[in-house]
Amino acid sequence: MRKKSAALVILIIIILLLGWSIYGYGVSDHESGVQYVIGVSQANMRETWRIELINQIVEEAEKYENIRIITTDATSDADKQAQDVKRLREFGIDLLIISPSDTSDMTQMISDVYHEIPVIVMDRAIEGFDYSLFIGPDNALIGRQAAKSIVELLKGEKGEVLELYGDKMSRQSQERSKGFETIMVDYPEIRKQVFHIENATRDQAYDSLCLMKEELQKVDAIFAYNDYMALGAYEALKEMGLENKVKIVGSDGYAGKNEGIDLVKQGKIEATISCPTGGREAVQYALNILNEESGVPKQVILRSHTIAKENADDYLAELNKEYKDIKETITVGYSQVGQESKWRLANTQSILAAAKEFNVELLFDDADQSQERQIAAVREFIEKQVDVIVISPVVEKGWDEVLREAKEAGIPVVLSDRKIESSEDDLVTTYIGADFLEEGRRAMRWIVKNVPADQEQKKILEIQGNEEASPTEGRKTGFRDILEENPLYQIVYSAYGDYTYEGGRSVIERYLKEHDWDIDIIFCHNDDMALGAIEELERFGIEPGVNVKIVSVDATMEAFKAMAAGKLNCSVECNPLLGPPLMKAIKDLMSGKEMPLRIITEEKVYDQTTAEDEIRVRKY
Ligand code: GZL
Repeated sequence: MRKKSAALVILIIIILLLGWSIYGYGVSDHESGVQYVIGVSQANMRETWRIELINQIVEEAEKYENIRIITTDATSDADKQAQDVKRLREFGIDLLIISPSDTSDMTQMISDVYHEIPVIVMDRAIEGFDYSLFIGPDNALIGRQAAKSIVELLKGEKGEVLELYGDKMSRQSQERSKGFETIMVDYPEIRKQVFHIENATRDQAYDSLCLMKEELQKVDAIFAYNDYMALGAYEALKEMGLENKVKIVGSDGYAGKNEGIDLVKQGKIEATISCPTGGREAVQYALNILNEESGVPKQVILRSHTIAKENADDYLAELNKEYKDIKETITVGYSQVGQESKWRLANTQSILAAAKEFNVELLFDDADQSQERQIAAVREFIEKQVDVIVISPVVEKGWDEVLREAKEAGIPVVLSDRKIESSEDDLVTTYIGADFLEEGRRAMRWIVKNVPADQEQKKILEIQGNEEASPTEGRKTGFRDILEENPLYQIVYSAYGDYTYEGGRSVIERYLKEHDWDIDIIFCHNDDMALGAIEELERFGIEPGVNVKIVSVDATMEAFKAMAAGKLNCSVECNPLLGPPLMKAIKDLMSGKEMPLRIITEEKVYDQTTAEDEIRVRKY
């Protein structure tokens, strides 16, 4: 009897304590001047990069008195992570930062939370875009950097490489392996074998390699997906007297005893590829979001560096340096594509306005869609020794030479709106713009959903932007990604319209000269070409939006008017208002902050169902 009453008393105490902690937290903190409560759901606190992420978030949050952080540890259990998030919601958090578990798809759970409070997803990309902001590394780049490091260690000659692959379920491992392969494929003399280390830990790596003495006699280099496996591999090799024969490259590159940078300095591994956690950036962007500031992007892809003995100290110094005061006036040379579209005009307007707002002296050159003109402008900016050069490159290729000149002049180059193709990863500081692949996919997904094929083939006419431009290549590829999954739709004609109204009109004119009209759907890479096409269709008595469905990209005001008039069916947004995020990035760059690799803007899909309402609120 006494035991039962003691148990009852303990149970009552636990319930009271739990109740107080939830109630107490909920009331007292909001009363104690804490303006925002940020919940942080971590998948586990076993992997050090996840511990590092939490440490960075907590350390950064301590700088702001008006926020409070609550962290949870799902101990690698996806169901527990869902429970943790549920409890954080019950506590009344204002924003969720989540580093999803690898073992299951958290997309739906995150999407449900996102429809109620802002959500920042860290590191593990989820399907779709139902979140406020994604921050993470480019794992394919990390794989490429590791491969380049190993090729250099083997002097590009033949050799045996062992790839210590992390848990194969995680996208991080798969993306790193793909990146590693894209470089290794060019070195057939360097043979690669993959070895899975399930829990990706130091001990597992040590134990596994100790059982591979025979195979390791032939191995010349090891790429370990994290520095803990790299250390485990080193210790196993040392046991076998092979530590000087086999070169090891790890990844993560944290500071601290026996972390990646320390292992490089001790000479235990040859190099490590940094994998920034983004913890600091998460807190800074969380505050931007909670304060409803403009310019918050959709994705921030963090830069990774190859850290070897010769640059380890400089890298550490860089990590710990104080941000410098920004000079009074920053001078920026901006090379703009031209004035080919309404999107471009809105983009230029945004850049000019933001330069004023951020007190940036802007040397602005309009290249009228000529790469030659752009390269000449960049050389002029170099001569004038501007602080930063920004290019919206009219085409992807042919930039390496002039970018090397900017690098030699010590002038950072930022890409705005469009991307370039370059064999060198370090000619450009950062890219700010859209995800063109996703824009193309969204256009075709809308067609599949809203223009049903119903057993008969649907014919598509595509009007592309200007040749070899990154939006043209991206939209074309992304559209075909989804098209391939839907065989009842087929592109029967595709031509370039150069993103201009006249370009779109003339494609339709040409098609009608060569064919009887038999098109069900027109996909235009931008609104201007769609509007030109609409004019020509009407000239021939073909009712745009009715006899033929039309889908375009940009979502400019003209597109909304055409949708409201029933002449255009859908426009996938491509945000031209890059001025604020661009100037913020330039200010960060000039203060010495590490720049992300890519900053991707937020974009939606619009159609006739919301066109009337949207017209009233559109900014361009
Ligand atoms: C996209 C941009 C494209 C627009 C067109 O970022 O480069 O160029 O979609 C513009 O309207 O001409």
